[in-house]
Amino acid sequence: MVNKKSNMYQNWLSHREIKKSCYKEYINNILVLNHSEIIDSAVNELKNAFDKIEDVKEIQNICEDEKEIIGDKFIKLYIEQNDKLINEGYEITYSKTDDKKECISICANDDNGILYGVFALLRLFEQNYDFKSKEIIDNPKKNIRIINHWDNIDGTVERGFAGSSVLFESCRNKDIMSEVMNAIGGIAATNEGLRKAFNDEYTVASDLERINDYARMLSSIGINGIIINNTNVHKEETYLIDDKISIVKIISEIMGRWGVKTYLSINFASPITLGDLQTADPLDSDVIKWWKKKAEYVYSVIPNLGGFMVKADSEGRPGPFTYGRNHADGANMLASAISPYGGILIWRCFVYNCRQDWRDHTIDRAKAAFDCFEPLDGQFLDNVFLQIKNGPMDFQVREPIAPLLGTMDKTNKLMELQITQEYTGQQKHVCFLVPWWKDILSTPTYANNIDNNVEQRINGIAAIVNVGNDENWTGHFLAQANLYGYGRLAWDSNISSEQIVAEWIKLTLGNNPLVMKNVSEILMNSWETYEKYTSPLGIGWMVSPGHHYGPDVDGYEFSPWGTYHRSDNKGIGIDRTLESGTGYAGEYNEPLKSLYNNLETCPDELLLFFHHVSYNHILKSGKTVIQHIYDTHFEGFEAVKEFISKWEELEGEVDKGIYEQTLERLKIQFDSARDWRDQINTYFYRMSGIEDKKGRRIY
Ligand code: GCW
Repeated sequence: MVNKKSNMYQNWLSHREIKKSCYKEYINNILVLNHSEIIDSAVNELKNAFDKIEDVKEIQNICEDEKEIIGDKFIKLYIEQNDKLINEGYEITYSKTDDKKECISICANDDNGILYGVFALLRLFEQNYDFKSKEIIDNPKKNIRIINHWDNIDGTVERGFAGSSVLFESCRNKDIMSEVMNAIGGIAATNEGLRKAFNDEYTVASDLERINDYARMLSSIGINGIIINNTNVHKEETYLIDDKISIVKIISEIMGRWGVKTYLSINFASPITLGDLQTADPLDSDVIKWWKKKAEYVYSVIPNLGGFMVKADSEGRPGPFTYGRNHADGANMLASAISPYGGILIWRCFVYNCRQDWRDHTIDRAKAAFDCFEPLDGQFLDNVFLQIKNGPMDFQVREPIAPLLGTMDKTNKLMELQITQEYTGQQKHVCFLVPWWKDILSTPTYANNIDNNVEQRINGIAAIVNVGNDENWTGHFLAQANLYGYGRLAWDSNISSEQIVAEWIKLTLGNNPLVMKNVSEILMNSWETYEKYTSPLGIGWMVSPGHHYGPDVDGYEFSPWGTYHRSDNKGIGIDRTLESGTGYAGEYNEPLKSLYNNLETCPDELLLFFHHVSYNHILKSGKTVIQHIYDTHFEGFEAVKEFISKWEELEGEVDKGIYEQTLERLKIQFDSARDWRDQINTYFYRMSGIEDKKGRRIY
C-alpha cells in the first residue's frame, strides 16, 4: 500500500496553497442548503482544505441556517434553477448580506454542479482570484467527459506506465504485480501467458481509500465518466457482467459519490464466452433476448451504470463481421438492450486490418475506419456514441485529424485521446500533450462547408488514462499535468496551455517563482521536443515493435500492421494522394482535401503522412527534408539537456523525493533521445548518402 502521507502521493488536490490564500477564513463557515451524497462529498472537500490551514485551530462550522454563521465570512452552497446554467455548470458570486457578512456562494442546477463549483472555488482560492470583480459562470462545453482504463482484472494495465491497476488486483500476486508492470511496462498486459501466471482470485484493489482519492482527482477536473476495464475484454473480464459484478459495484459506488458514472467494456461474444449460446449474431433472436436479460440483471445490481463500451472486429476482438452483419447492427442491438435504463453504448471505430501485406501499397490503414463507418451514418440509434481516435492511425506524436470527425452528421461522436504515453515516451520521457490536444480540437473540419472545428463536431470526449498504482499516480511525476490538463480541456477547450500549466504547478508544487518558471518551460516545450528527436514530419512509428518504446526505424516496416515509412535511397513518405497514392486525402472535406493532397500546400509537419518525397525536397521552412531530419534530431536532443539543467536548478526548491525521481527519469529520457537522434540520423544518412550541412557527427 502506498504511503498517503508522502509528498510523492501529492497532486493538484493537496490544497497546499490554501493556507496562504486571502480567502482562507471563508472556509471556516459553510452554509449548505441542499443535501445529497454528492453534495456531502463537496462539503468533505471543503473539510479537506480546512484541515490544511494549519494556523486555524477552530472547528469548521457547517450549518443549514444563515443565523448559525460564526464570524463574518462564509461559503454558501445551494441548488436553484438558474437560466444561465446548464447541467453540471455552476455560478460563483461574491455578495454582502444585510448584516454585512461577506459570502461567496456556489449555485448550480444539480449536485454535480455544486461539486465542480467547490473544486473550482478551492482552485481559485489557492490562486487568490479576485471574486469581487465579477461573478463566474462556468458551464461544461461537453456533457460526456470520460476516462478510459485499459486495466485488466488481474491488476495488469495494457499500455500502463505507472505500475499496476488502481482499480483491480489479483489476490495472490498483488505484491509483485507493480514491480513487474514497471519493469516490463504495459506490454505485460497484452501477453496472455504472463497474465495467466498472475491469475488467481480477482478482487477490487484493496486500497479503497486510494480509489476514493482517485475519484476526487477525476471529479476535481470535471470528469464525469470512467470506463473501468480494458477495451480488450478477455475471458476473465467477461465475467464482470456476470458473477464478478460485485467488483464493478464497489468501484461504481465510490465513483458515484464524486459524480463519476461507471461504464463497462464488454465482450461482443459474451453469450458464447459465458457458455449460454453458440452464436453472438446481433440479429439472432436468442442473442437479442440474451442481452436484454443481461442488461436487466446488470442494471438491477448497478442502477446508475453509465453504459457499455465495445471494441469489435479489431485486433482479434469478436464482432458483427463474423456473422456478415455491419457495425450498426452490432451497436444497435446492444444499445436497445440498455436504453430502458438510460444507458449509452460507446462503440469504438478503431477497426482496421492488422494482418495486411506490407508489399501491397494499395491497402491503407488510415482509410479503414472511414470506409467501415461513414456509409452507416444515420443508422445508429440515439444512445449509440461512436468513439473515434483523434487521428486515423494510432496516437502518434503527430497525425492529421481523423476524417470521420468531419462527417457522419447524423451520428453521435466522441473523440478519443491517449493520456497514457504509449507512443510519446511512456512516462519515462516528459511529454506534455495539452498543446497537441488543443491543436487537434481547434483543427477545422469544414463539415457542411462551414468553418467548424473538431471541438464543435463532437458530443463528448474520452481519453485513455495514465494512472496506476505508483505512489505518484502517473510514474513520471510531471505526467500528472497531462491528466489534469485533459480534464480541464474536456470541460473547456478554450483554456490555454499556459494557464493549465500554471495552475497545475501552483496547486501541485507550490507557488515558487523559480519552480513555476522552469517547470513551465520544460512542460511547454516537451511535446515539440519529443517530436523533434523521434519520427519526422508526420510519418509516425519507427518505434520498437510490441512495447513501442525507443527507436527501431524498420521495426514495423515489413510487418502486417499497416504502419510503414516506405523509405528507400531516393525518398521517404507514404503517398496518400488521390492521383498516385492510396486516395486517403480524398476523405477530407474541401479545402482540407486539396490542402493535404497538394504537395505545395501540405503543411510541413504532415508532409510525410501524405506524400512520398525525395530527401532533397524543399520544405516551406526552406530546408531540405534530410537537413530538417538532421537539424531537428540534434535540436531535440539538446533540448532534453536543457530540461535537465532547468530541473537541476530546482534542487532544494521542490520536495527531495520528487526532485530525485524526476531527475532520474530525465536522465533516462536523455539516453533514449540520444539513441533516437543517432539511429534516425544514421539511418537516413546511410539511406540517402547526403551529408549534414553542418558537418555534425553521424555514425
Ligand atoms: O494503440 C493500440 C494499442 C493497443 C490498444 C489499441 C486500442 C487496447 O497498442 O494496446 O488496445 O490501440 O486502442 O484498442
